[in-house]
Amino acid sequence: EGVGPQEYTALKLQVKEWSPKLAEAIKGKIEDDAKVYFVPATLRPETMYGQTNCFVGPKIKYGLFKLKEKEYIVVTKRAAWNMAFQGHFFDNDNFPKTQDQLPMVYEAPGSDFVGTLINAPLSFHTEGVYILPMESVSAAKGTGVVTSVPSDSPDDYATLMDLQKKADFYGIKKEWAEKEIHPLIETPTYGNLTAPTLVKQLKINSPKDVTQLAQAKDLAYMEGFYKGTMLVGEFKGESVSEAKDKVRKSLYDSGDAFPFAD
Ligand code: A2H
Repeated sequence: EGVGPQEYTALKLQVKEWSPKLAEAIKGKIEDDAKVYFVPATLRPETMYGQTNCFVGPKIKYGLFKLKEKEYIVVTKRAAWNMAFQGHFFDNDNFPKTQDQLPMVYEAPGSDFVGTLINAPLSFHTEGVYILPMESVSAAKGTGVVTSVPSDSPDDYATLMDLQKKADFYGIKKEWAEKEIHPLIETPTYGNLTAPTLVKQLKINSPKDVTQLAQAKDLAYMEGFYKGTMLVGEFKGESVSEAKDKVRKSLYDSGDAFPFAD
């Protein structure tokens, strides 16, 4: 972390139904039959079976950027600019010279997108999952969009539990944060629900327990990568270290993801 460019898997989560605020705001700004994708950056493609929701920073600004004919993505301007340099938007003739030349058709804070229903590739929740707020999302990292896998990410689990407890305070419907959490990966030390186990063991009570969460994140990542075995998916029974690249490739091949460096 922090040294050199980070190689992420950028996943395409297609919008199924906009939050009322967005539905109103983008009327006439994009084609009626356009596809729009939220694009989270992940280091753990092998966990995508367990997506229960997707996080945005409520105060971070996101743009709707035109990727190609009738296709748009929702990311931070900083991420769109990075993607332009990685060849995701333009031919050389109309390459943007400044961030202001990016093909952005709409911009709003993350809070406006909360409640939007999206399709998460590979997820057990084929009915779709919701965009939810997460205060700790960094605008200066990845795409500013974080897909949530509470079974294996302590940050995601702690935030999701907080959203369930204080749904009214966060202005969300409780059921948006109540998708079932399925076991994905078996580890010798933490069983088949690594993140919930660690959150309990380290007595993490809220997303504000940042020191313990950083520790839980390291433990979960190391244990999962070096000792985890897949319990689900196409590579069930294989080690996580083997399955990771295979799941990533399969997502690239199906067009559900693309590589993104930051
Ligand atoms: B990971 P690195 Cl299951 N702000 O994906 C905060 N967190 C962000 C982010 C941002 N702007 N962009 C990406 N991330 C998260 C899955 C996952 C992740 C699991 C377990 C651990 C884990 C599901 N969430 O990350 O600091 C994304 O969450 C722990 C390292 O750029 C991404 O991978 O190295 C990871 O942090 C990227 O972290």
